Amino acid sequence: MIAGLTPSDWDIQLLDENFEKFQYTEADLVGITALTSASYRAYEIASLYRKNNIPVVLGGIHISMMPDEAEGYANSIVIGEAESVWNTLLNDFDKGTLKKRYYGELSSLTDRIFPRRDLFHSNYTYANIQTTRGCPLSCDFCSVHNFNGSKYRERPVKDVLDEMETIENERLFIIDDNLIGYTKKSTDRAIDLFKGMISRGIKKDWYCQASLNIADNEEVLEYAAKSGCRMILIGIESEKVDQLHETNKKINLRIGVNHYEEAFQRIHKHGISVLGALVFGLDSDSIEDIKNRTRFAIDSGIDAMQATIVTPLPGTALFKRLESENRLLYTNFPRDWERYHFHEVSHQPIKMTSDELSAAMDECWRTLWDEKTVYRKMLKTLKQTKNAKAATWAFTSNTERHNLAFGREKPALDIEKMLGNIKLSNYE
Ligand code: B12
Ligand code: SF4
Repeated sequence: MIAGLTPSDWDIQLLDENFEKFQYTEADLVGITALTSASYRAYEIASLYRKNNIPVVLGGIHISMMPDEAEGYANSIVIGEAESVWNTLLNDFDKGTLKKRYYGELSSLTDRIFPRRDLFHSNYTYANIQTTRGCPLSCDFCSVHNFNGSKYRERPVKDVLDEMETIENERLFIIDDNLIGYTKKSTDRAIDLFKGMISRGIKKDWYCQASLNIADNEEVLEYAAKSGCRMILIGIESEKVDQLHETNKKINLRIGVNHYEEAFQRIHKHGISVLGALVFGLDSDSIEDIKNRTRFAIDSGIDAMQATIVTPLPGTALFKRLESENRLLYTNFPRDWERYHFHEVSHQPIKMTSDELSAAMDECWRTLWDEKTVYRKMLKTLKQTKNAKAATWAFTSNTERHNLAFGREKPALDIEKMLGNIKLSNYE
């Protein structure tokens, strides 16, 4: 996106350490982005360039939440969304008057800025696209509302469709935090987007993130499915009402935990699978609760399972609370941010020791992504969605997590072996 904002007389190189080993490259100006868990690495690279007198600009969510920390590692930092300030920053750089800080405003999203996908590494399995920003909710563990604001902002549907037409990848991840939004108007806009994809012949398989109430709207599900939706990531968090209060996950309370299954079934009926995100290690969690939630994930209509440990990230209410209660386990920042990646216990739980939580999570992950469970889930998804692509997307997600949970101990799950004699064409 930053490259997309940059005037065309700049020569830009993009290095993504998810795919490529870092290689020092001469440059006039270096820009770095990082999530919290990668911020220390970002500072390392920034320091390397600055030692050689190459100016560095840092931006992104972590930098915006921790500007005082980040400032020490950069010539300039961008706090917030970059659209309103990036060109001013480049002009200042040209004039030799780079400022220490730039404060980006929330973008109107009407500027038709498309990411420079030509710069991407070729190994991305799917292409990302963003159609909205902002979230009016304020879940305890999340900093999105703090960063992107609580107003739900929408890109014009036409711009999104035009951008989609430029994407070569057959698979898309629509990265909006909630693709359907929070009002009838925003849900209608999502339907318009799906109808636009259909009428323009944009044939992609895609997945998205949405709140659980997407299941309440048959029309949105119908057009999502028709336009290629295979899976929806939904923040389920917990199957217990008091824990939804604890995490301030109000939207799930509206549906009610007793109606989760009906919601999953309605989504399945349209040939779409559910990626259910669950959170573990809440203050009210006992070891027994962790076992119960693991069981819930397996027995429920969730197809692809995501299970992470409560992690206090900067800018969240959770972080403030745990810090004030002296319950952060690692505070040697910025180095210790590397531990804040959702798969390591970084806070002191209440009903158990941190080692007990860690052991319980190892057991949870190995139970969830045990080979037999993952195969059974695949068959269940196929039966419920009657859609081979939806089942394959969910299976692939579980497979990735199986391989993470078991590492080299067990060989990777084999989709060919799994599918065996099933005639997938019957399910499309
Ligand atoms: C897409 C996404 C993913 C994708 C990423 C795919 C990819 N390769 O890009 C996937 C699913 C893989 C993913 C994974 C994870 N994610 Co994620 N993800 C997102 C999501 C939904 C959108 C991010 C995005 O692309 N936005 C669009 C771009 C345009 O916005 P942006 O990055 O904010 O950039 C703007 C500004 O920040 C600024 N800016 C950003 N960088 C820079 C750099 C410079 C130099 C400048 C000037 C400006 C600038 O300008 C941009 C334009 O305005 C966000 C939620 C959100 N709403 O932001 C969570 C989010 C970023 N993810 C988050 C997390 C925690 C994770 C995981 C750790 C989760 C996990 N348990 O494993 C992993 C880590 C992955 C990794 N390798 O590091 C958190 C990060 C919080 C934090 N403080 O770090 C977020 C904010 C979600 C949340 N609810 O809190 N994620
Ligand atoms: S977790 Fe999702 S719904 Fe909750 S505040 Fe963050 S973006 Fe909004």
